Amino acid sequence: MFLAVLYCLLWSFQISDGHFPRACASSKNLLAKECCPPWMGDGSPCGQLSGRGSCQDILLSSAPSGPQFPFKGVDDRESWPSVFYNRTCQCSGNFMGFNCGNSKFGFGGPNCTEKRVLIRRNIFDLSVSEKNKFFSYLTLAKHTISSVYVIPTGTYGQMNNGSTPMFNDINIYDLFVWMHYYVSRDTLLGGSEIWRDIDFAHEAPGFLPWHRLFLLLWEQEIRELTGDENFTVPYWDWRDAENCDICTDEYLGGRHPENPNLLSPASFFSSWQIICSRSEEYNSHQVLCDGTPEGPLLRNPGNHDKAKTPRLPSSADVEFCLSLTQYESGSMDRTANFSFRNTLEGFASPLTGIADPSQSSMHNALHIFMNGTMSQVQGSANDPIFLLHHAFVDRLV
Ligand SMILES: *[C@@H]1O[C@H](CO)[C@@H](O)[C@H](O)[C@H]1NC(C)=O
Ligand SMILES: *[C@@H]1O[C@H](CO)[C@@H](O)[C@H](O)[C@H]1NC(C)=O
Ligand SMILES: *[C@@H]1O[C@H](CO)[C@@H](O)[C@H](O)[C@H]1NC(C)=O
Ligand SMILES: *[C@@H]1O[C@H](CO)[C@@H](O)[C@H](O)[C@H]1NC(C)=O
Ligand SMILES: *[C@@H]1O[C@H](CO)[C@@H](O)[C@H](O)[C@H]1NC(C)=O
Ligand SMILES: *[C@@H]1O[C@H](CO)[C@@H](O)[C@H](O)[C@H]1NC(C)=O
Ligand SMILES: [Cu+2]
Repeated sequence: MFLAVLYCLLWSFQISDGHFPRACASSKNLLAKECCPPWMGDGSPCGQLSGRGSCQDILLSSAPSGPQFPFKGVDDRESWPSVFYNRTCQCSGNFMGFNCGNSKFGFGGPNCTEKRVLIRRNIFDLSVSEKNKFFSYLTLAKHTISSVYVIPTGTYGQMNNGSTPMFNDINIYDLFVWMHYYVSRDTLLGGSEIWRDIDFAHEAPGFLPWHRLFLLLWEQEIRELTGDENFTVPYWDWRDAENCDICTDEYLGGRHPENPNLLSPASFFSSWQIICSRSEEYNSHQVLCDGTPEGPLLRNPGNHDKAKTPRLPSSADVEFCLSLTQYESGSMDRTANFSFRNTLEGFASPLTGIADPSQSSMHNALHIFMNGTMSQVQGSANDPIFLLHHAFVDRLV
């Protein structure tokens, strides 16, 4: 029902997720503020010779302003990507991507003209081999350095406005963990030494479209990595769950027999290392998360604060959210009443639609319930449950 609204929101976004094409990470590109890499199919910038696109000055809709971000010129993420680049590829037809080398979502084939309808499935409806294939893709992504993207390890200012680039390699799984960190990371307001929780993907209308785009880009990377052109991320239907029924060793990992905060050694993800989980540390050193491993995944489902989140969302809660007719309302933040977005995100009660700062419901309830890596916004995407959770949230929109 809200698809039309979401597509409008998506169109008005530059892809403000903060990952950089390796081909645009040189001081030459940064000083010229140009990111128009060649498409390998014909070697021309933006695939121009094949009519895929061309290098253009970026056109930004008027900069957002409002009580949530009453600043200008303090954060690299404002008017993304204009702090770093003011010329990028503009793609025509069904072409998409930083060099117009991809097709728009829902299209494929050599000329991006073939329609592709792919369906996301309930993880419990996958066969054992389909489910294990999914986990093997996750493992492959975790062990494969992206050849295409790098992450910045400093701000534009710390790179001396582009003359001293600071970028790191990163594996394909962690690239997305980092993107989620970057969009939600804190900001230091110039000169004041005060860190502000400035989040461009949560507590605002962009919550649902940002996470939809995140999942679509993630699926696209996995398809490219594995050659499995039909890959989609499965979802976890948590309605009426009494506990984490995917937290078993056959699925997303059981509990460690000796340490309730860790995953069972027999689970698929027990050896995974997390990144971007220490925001206080980055803030105190005025650095960005640079992708360095920071320890194992933490998860202790059900050990959370029951006063804040007494139960997981029910079918009735979901029906209530879907009965709200306004996508967004009023202040458009965590205090918005009768907002579909704010209620589904979990800052408003799924019984009344009234904002309630003492409760974490719906989408937020799942994060709090996991009582570990999932529970801090900036590092939450480290836990693969994040993908299955957001795939289900996306299904409700
Ligand atoms: C883009 O940035 C470059 C380098 O700072 C500058 O010379 C150029 O005028 C800018 N172009 C536009 C359209 O803002
Ligand atoms: C793709 O487009 C090219 C150039 O227009 C054309 O020669 C080719 O036949 C097309 N291929 C397919 C599979 O449609
Ligand atoms: C970077 O650009 C800003 C704004 O244009 C300017 O104030 C600052 O001095 C520049 N810093 C360096 C190191 O060039
Ligand atoms: C993807 O699905 C299509 C349609 O069902 C099928 O023809 C194709 O072989 C599949 N591709 C792969 C790599 O499985
Ligand atoms: C886990 O829950 C307890 C309350 O039961 C809370 O104090 C703690 O901060 C939570 N840990 C995480 C990582 O969310
Ligand atoms: C939401 O509703 C509550 C209860 O009626 C009210 O106190 C609060 O001011 C409302 N919030 C907004 C942003 O209108
Ligand atoms: Cu998020």
